[in-house]
Amino acid sequence: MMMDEKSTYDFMAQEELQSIRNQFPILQQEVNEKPLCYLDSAASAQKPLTVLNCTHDFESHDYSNIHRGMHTLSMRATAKYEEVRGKVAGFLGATSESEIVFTSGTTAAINLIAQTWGRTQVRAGDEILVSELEHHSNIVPWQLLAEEVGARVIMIPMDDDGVLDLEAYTGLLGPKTKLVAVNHVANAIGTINPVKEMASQAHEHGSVIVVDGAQSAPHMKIDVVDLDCDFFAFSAHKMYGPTGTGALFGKAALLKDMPPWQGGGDMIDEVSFAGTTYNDPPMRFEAGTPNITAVIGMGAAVDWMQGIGIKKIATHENALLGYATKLISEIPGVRVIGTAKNKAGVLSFWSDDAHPQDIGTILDQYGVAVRAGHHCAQPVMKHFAIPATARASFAVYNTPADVEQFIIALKKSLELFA
Ligand code: C6P
Repeated sequence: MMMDEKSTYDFMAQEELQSIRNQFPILQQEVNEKPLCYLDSAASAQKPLTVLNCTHDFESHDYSNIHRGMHTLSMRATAKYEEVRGKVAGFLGATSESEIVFTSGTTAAINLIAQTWGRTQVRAGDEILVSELEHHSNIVPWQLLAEEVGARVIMIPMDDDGVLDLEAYTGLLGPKTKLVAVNHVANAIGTINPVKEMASQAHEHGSVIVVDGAQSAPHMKIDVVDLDCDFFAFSAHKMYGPTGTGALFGKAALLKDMPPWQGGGDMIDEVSFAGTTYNDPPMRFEAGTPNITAVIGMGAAVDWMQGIGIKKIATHENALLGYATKLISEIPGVRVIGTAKNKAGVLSFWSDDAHPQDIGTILDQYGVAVRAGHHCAQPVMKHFAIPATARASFAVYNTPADVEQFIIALKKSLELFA
């Protein structure tokens, strides 16, 4: 039965998929005497050999601190590091690499916006609209800012499918709206948000829009010019790259007037005890020695994704999601949480028979790695009146056989609890 179902989904050709999987040493193992079925890529994706080798080679041959040495290694390291800025700009469709600030990831990028743009532009009485679908890292920085300056954080509600209520959004926008914060894809339940439409409306009201792209950059073509977002943040570790790095895109016109956040090396123009002047963006926002090797690895990850083709990645992942959704919906007592028409990468579910954490523990016995918890999105859980979900998330290296292993293991797990 599963075989028949499978043929209706647009999976990548088996040979190509196998050649992709072969590039991931970590996937070639058994866990609890079962083939590892890794369905936790929304938390962190695994890395292909090209990324692993790239960071190893860089540290073996070219490593040095950047931007501040006249010796060969420093110049080589600097050139490679700065080359990644261009790659990331291309990946996001930005017009200039000076619009790309390297950060330690999405969380750091959003906090940077709140602490620089936010602290200078948001005033007492202003309003910050934040969607109900957000990860805590796109809620709490705005609450901290609001507390500091006397602004208000207002929630953009969603419906019971996990779709943002755009009518409510339109109604909330007004002269006091200074900023809209929304994710492109919701990590807890996978909804794809209409950020282009939301950006256009935000701009009509003179508001800026911050897009958290942590869960979209790994799964779909990003074009920040077409989206017309003011800021866009992502983390490399969710897109086959290293942890500890990521980037913030900011429109040049906004970055130009933003004060620094952290002070230190590289972000200055001239320092004296009489007063200090600051470097231009993006360097103004990159104080101190960055995670140089991780940035180099991020460049390799971008190359790797583009080598496969983002469209091809998206098509295959959508097939995995569609197939898994179909099979899980046939299991009695299991409820898919997040039933938006447009979803990417993530399948969250709830069973009345077992707590998600117990499901996660039993699935691990079958070699299946899923995440269980609130996924740092407690308002989403609150909306659905549940404490947590179990969540399977997909990447380009997952196969229809992974989906089947997961579904069979889930059925067996639930039998244990029934
Ligand atoms: N979500 C997940 O399992 P950092 O930690 O800075 O790389 O990313 C934070 C973050 C921000 N926004 C979204 C939409 C995210 O999904 C995440 C990370 C992980 O869903 C860990 S909770």
